[in-house]
Amino acid sequence: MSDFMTADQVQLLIDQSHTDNGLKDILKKTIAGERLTPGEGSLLFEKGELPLLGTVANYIREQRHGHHTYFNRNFHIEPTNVCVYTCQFCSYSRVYKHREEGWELSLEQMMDIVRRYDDQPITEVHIVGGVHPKLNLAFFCELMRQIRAHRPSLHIKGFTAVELDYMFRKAKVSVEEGMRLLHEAGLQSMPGGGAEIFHPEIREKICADKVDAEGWLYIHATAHRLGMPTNATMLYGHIEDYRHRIDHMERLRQLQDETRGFNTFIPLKFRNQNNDMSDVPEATIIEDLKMYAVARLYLDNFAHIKAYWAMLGRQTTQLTLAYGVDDVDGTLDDTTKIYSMAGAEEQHPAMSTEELVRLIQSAGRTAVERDTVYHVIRTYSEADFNNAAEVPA
Ligand code: V47
Ligand code: SF4
Repeated sequence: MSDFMTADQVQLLIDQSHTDNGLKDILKKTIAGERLTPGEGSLLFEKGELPLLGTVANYIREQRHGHHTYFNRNFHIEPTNVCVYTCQFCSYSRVYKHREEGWELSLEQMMDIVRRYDDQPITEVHIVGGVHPKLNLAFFCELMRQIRAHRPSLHIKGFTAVELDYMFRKAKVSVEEGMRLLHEAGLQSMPGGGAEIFHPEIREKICADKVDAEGWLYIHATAHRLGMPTNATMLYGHIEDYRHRIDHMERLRQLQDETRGFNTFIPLKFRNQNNDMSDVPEATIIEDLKMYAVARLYLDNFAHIKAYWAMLGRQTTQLTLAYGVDDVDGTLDDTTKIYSMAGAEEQHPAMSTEELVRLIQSAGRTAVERDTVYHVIRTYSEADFNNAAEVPA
């Protein structure tokens, strides 16, 4: 007998539930592979009961990926936390005039970090940081070239659209030209940060001064056209309403229809410590799981939905694997401070490959190591870590 529920079994569960008929029809649409309208997406958030949303999101996830749950081995370089912007939710940045409280890494210091991983089978470096007024396009092109020359096989995923927008305007180059220069120097893909909430009603309140929705989407579209895949995020669970979340996902879904350049969608849970929004309560775990389930149902053209364990915590991450998530980021090795400074439980986020594989396996899933663009590197079996000789480096 198959491990997975059939469409008929899920339909039957929906029919037998006490949910209203409108919602039943919406959920059945997703099972039939039909696209949800923004109104239908909002209704799922407003009225959808978590067990039913989870069942349907899990069905779609298993249709696409079975038990496979992807992870990669990566480390972060955060060149600086000095930033010209003043996002209300940010616990991490320091304004330029207080830059002595923050950090700024030199090229040599960043290359020392890269060299630290020389004998480890890491496949990706994720480079992201504050928007420092003195670190420019030429500096980052040089960083790309040095990393590429030192370790050609290491995939460089770097820079949010917020950092790039500032970098290109300062260098007085177009987005196309700036992206081309970085790509030629070695940049291969972009992370999804800086998206926050696109809708201006919220964006103006939480991060008014940085690149707007159109600018963010244009930079990602340009990367896609140059053949560079990117990720997308959404900062949820603060002052936004459900309609803002749907508006955000709708814009991403439209761009994905055009370019097919997004790899994965990562809902980022707002954490409220040490920032200007500390009075805003954090979302409950029920809201977290609902967010992942609705993302899976609404973003029908995104192959992957990713949970960022460093921010969500290990146990919630395991739960998300039954609510639509098929992708977990990453081994990290204590190289990011964005979430520990915002109050995440993980103050020194690092997981060995064994821990990450076990986290996935003990949630009943199959751990699959991937590279940045989702080529499978290795599928782990339950037996892999029972025999010391089998433990990969
Ligand atoms: O854009 C900042 C978020 C993002 C807080 O693409 C906060 O693979 C919650 O985008 N509470 C940067 N979130 C991190 C990011 C990311 C992380 C992991 C993987 C990938 C990927 C991308 O962090 C920012 C912002 O949305 N953030 N402060 C906070 N207090
Ligand atoms: Fe700067 Fe990014 Fe923090 Fe905003 S979220 S203040 S852009 S580091």
